[in-house]
Amino acid sequence: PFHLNVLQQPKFIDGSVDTYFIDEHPDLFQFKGSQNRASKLIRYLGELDVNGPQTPLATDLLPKNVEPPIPSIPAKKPPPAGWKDVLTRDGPSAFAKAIRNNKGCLITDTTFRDAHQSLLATRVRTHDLAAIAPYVSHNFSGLASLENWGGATFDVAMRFLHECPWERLETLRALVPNIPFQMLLRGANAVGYKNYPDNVVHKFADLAVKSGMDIFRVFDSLNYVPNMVVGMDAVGNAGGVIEAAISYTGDVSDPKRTKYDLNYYVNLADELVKAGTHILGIKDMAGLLKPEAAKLLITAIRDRHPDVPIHIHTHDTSGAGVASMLECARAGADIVDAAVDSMSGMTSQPSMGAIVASLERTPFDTGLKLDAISKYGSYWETCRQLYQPFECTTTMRSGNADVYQHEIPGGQYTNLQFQAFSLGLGEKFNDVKKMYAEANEVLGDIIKVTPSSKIVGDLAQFMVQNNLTKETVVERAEELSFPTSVVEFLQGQIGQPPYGFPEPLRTKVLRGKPKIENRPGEDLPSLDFAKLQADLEDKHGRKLREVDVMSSAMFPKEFDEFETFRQLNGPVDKLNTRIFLTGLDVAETTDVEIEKGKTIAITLLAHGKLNKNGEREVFFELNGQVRSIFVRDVE
Ligand code: 3PY
Ligand code: ZN
Repeated sequence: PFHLNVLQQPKFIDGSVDTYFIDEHPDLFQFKGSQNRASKLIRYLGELDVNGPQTPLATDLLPKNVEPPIPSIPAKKPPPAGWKDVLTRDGPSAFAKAIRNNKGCLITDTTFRDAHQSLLATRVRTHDLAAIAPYVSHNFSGLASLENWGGATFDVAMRFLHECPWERLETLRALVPNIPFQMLLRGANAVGYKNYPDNVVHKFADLAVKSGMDIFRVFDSLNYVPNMVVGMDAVGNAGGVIEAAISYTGDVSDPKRTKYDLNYYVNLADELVKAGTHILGIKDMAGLLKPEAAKLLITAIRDRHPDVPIHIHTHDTSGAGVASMLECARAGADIVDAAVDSMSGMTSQPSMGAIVASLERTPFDTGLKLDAISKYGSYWETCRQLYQPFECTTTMRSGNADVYQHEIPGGQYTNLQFQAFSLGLGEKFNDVKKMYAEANEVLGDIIKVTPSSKIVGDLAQFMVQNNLTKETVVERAEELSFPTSVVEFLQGQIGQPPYGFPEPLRTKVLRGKPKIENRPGEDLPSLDFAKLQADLEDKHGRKLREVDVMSSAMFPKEFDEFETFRQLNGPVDKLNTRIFLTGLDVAETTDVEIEKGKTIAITLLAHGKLNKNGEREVFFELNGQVRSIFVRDVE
């Protein structure tokens, strides 16, 4: 700012002042990248100081002032070889074979993705993942995979954390060379909430593999195979490991529930194996797979496909997650998902320590060490306190077997509960859950996971607001104005449900609107990436990477806002989490490593009174030098 003011001075411009100082110090005009970034961070911290959090906090709780303990790793020693080495050396098919031939039960660690998506509103930042990543690499080389990307992490990173999802993947890859990375890919929806043109899904998978991703759990929210195949082919062409995942709903241990019975799942498994999946995933997104059902389901699929590795994903919503995963292991599953103990339970995955301990010295031993799990868990126990503003335990205190009735997926459950409580409907949450079950019936008892779960949730809310029951909503369907998501679902915009659409509801709601009977993405025109790149570079005034263009292809508005925010505020992802969320206290100093080996120290000194322009001057010390900025007070 100093240089610019000088340059704009009329006397400087007309040469009527002596400018020898400037003439003799050309370095004044070499704007260093790091200076620039430091100034931007000061801007961000000033904004935080004057106007409060720059990302919405979900509860009244503030981040605790804690330092998560990072356990030491051996200096200058590479991490032990792991499954990633097998994959790199032998390729996806041989990797799958080796997983299948492995004695014992392998674990996928979901702590870096689904655990915090379910418990902490997906808010865990790269900063805190990267800090513990080397420890994971050194002590968990036996993991089948580390789930660390995809699902909601992609858009939440940009929207709420102001960080680039691709940089997260690249950063973690550099720190964890030995464990396969796993992501959640929503089939033809990639990491979004709607169908994208096929060329977008293909390029997405390609860039993900190039950025370090290995195993793609591919699902479709209606188990609509044509949508899944788009994702599977994209992953296969990109050189990734295809894990086509059947989304599990209902209860195969209940003979009265005939819609989603063993037959349904075995047929689906057949189709996915035929379509070329390397690994067969079972995705129990709501935690409905009871131990007995797990035994029946895995046994049936195992018998039918003795050579295909089976990988189980579940949520511990009812509290039966550990028991179910033990049954899966005994029935022939090769991999089960778990989250480290302090990030497990309730709507997250079941506890890694509990599963590992339960399988020790059995034929299904996981090979993981409880001592290492304990240290890893301590890190997260403390780290979690930084994310208190997003903590689902402000409203949820325990597991709840109600889930077998309402079937709300883990990630959505905490969201709906937050919503109910924030509307003062805390005690009404039971009604919301009941209505969710009814809305599901109205829509024909569909599979519920992103985005179909949102559609059911929207209808449930609509029914509560309009005092409708599952009977009256159908009776009055012709005159009601339904949520857009419900109308689009009935049109066929996210795909075809396994048992078709509910009638007469569909006809009554659509009132002549067009129906899509094939795969919705089939008719979407290809995206012109070169044109998009040129337009975006024009708009944002800098050269963009292919991955940036892909972020925009997925989430145009969110990318624009993220890019604008970052150009203004700099690398806020480098701030520690408490400072990022709630800023510095007066007289507090934070050290920020803005790039490897380059650390700056920022201290908040004071802030001034409101001036006549509606601004406050905020004083900082940057590496020992006083700097001040004016921040508009928007309150
Ligand atoms: C997601 O799609 O983000 C999910 O986690 C679904 O279970
Ligand atoms: Zn999940």
